[in-house]
Amino acid sequence: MPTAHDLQPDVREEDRVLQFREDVLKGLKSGTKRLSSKYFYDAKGDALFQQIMHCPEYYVTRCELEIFRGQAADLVRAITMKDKQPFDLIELGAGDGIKSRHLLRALQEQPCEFTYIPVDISGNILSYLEESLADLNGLNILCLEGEYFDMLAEATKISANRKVVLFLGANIGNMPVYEAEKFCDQLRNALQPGDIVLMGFDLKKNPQTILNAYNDEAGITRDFNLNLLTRINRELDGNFDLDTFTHYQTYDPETGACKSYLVSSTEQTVTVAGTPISFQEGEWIFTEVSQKYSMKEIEVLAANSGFSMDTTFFDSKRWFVDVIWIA
Ligand code: AVI
Repeated sequence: MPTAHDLQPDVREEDRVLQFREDVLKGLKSGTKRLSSKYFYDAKGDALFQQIMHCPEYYVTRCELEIFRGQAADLVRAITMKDKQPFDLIELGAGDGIKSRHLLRALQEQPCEFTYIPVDISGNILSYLEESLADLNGLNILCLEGEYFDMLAEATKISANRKVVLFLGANIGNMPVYEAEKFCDQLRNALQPGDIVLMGFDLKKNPQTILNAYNDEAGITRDFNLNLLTRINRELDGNFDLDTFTHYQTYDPETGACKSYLVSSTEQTVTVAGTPISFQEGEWIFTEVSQKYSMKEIEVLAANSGFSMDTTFFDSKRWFVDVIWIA
């Protein structure tokens, strides 16, 4: 079994910082300022997200965990199918793997051979994940650090096994709808007929419940959002004054878009990587969308990208759904 390091593409830290710099400057110089939420996840951001998942208001993780705890046997039945051939279980945006652990345990009890391939942009979280799964004796695990489709291509090069792709935790929601559509098309094209996708969606519900989940009283989500500026200060020699930016959250029940912003409380000029960026008082930076879906919208998304909708798994409140799509 090759190790993760043997298979890691030669992504140099320097290239990563250059890409970060390019994305940040482009986003801050555009007419409506924006920063990509994928940059939330440095070591501090990972730790804050762990805390968010334990916030009383943030129901998302608990709902999906309930599905994985309570319906692991049914999930296993749906993804192993009848042929019992070896398969690769590829988890995109694996995070800390708390949910997948239930699935992995249940899979280990079956007479089926599989390799678990967690993919994440954060090497930090992958190391943590690998350590935390060390007690699952005999688990074949191969961590891949990088962008989703690059790593999916890498996994396809490594083995011709049937693929089961996990995209959990409502990660799909962090893409605007048009991007989610493109992502699902690309995913379908990267897979072979009969491959499986297990995807988690946060469902539309009482708008206040959703808004509260991203506006927790303890202010963890605020810190998570502001940490993006700290990261820019550290890695791109920025001079954002965090006391002059506030966390602002919106939810539009009609479109299902829950959006995070950072708002400048004063007129100011900030320097990032030697480039001055001016802000009006009240000007905002758009930092994240957490899109919520209806079942109808999920069905349309599957059909338009060439997947057929198979099984659905709901939590007891029907706030969250994990769907199985077949390529
Ligand atoms: C990772 N992702 C699905 C989370 C979400 O709910 O959009 C990230 C998050 N942002 C603020 N709170 C949680």
